[in-house]
Amino acid sequence: MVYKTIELKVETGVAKLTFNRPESLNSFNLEMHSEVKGALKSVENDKSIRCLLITGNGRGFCAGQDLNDRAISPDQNTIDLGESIEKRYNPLIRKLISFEIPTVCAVNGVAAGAGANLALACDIVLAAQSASFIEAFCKIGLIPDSGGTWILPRIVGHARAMALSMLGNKISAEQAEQWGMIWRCVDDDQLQAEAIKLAKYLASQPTKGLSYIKRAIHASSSNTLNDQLDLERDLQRLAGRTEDYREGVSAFLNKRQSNFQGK
Ligand code: T3D
Repeated sequence: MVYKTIELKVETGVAKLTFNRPESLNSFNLEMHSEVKGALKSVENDKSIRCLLITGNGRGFCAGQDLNDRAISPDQNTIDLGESIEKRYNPLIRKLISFEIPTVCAVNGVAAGAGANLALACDIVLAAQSASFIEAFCKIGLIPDSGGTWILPRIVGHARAMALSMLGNKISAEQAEQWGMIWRCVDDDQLQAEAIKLAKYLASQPTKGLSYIKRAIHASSSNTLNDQLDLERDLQRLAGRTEDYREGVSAFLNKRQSNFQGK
């Protein structure tokens, strides 16, 4: 498949999806939405892929919606942004959160608006030292979408979520790491190598077990402890039936390296 706005490469169990509209800091237009959707579907359908890595070309990671497509002349009615969210951004975030294989985001530069929240919807986020995060929505009269108002209070707390969203300040990758917004900030020239190393590692691990971990952790924010204990029981039951569980126990008992197949 030839893409115009993204790149998709598959190698040793890892699919690397790279946003490729660097002239507009990889902001989303309709074509990019459609290509990302298609790429995610093809990754889901390829059972040899056991980790998804998302990054961007150029000096930005993603600046959210392409605002060139939002210029409104005085004689036009306003654009229905709710429809855009319903049809494109929400399905994308839902897809990433429920993706059955681990997702790694390598934030190579500025991540703004929906671009910032898309990064935060990935399981493990690395960012280059020079990268930054901006909840830029308030600067144009909007509210953080793409899960921003849900994830931010949970990962950085109420006070920081409120100020980040209402002030639209730029947060450095280092600050994001200190606040627990992301997993790790790495040197610029190490970002891609570190991200690939991490993605390859995850791709060699018990894929189903990792997907159950992800499901349980996401469910925890709305579950009671009782509900969560029940969910852990149910998911552990499933995990205990995987071939990878048998392999893990056998490798441990025989003091050898495990060889997980993601089954
Ligand atoms: O509309 C809906 O469907 C609802 C959903 C909305 C989701 C959203 O994401 S809304 C939020 C949209 N995004 C923004 O408001 C961010 C806009 N961009 C910026 O604030 C700044 O560009 C950055 C803080 C991200 C980076 O600043 P800086 O100084 O490093 O770069 P720059 O010079 O502003 O941008 C470089 C180029 O990218 C520039 O083009 P030029 O002048 O070189 O031809 C700039 O216009 C372009 N660019 C950056 N962001 C966008 C963009 N072009 C179109 N859309 C963008 N979002």
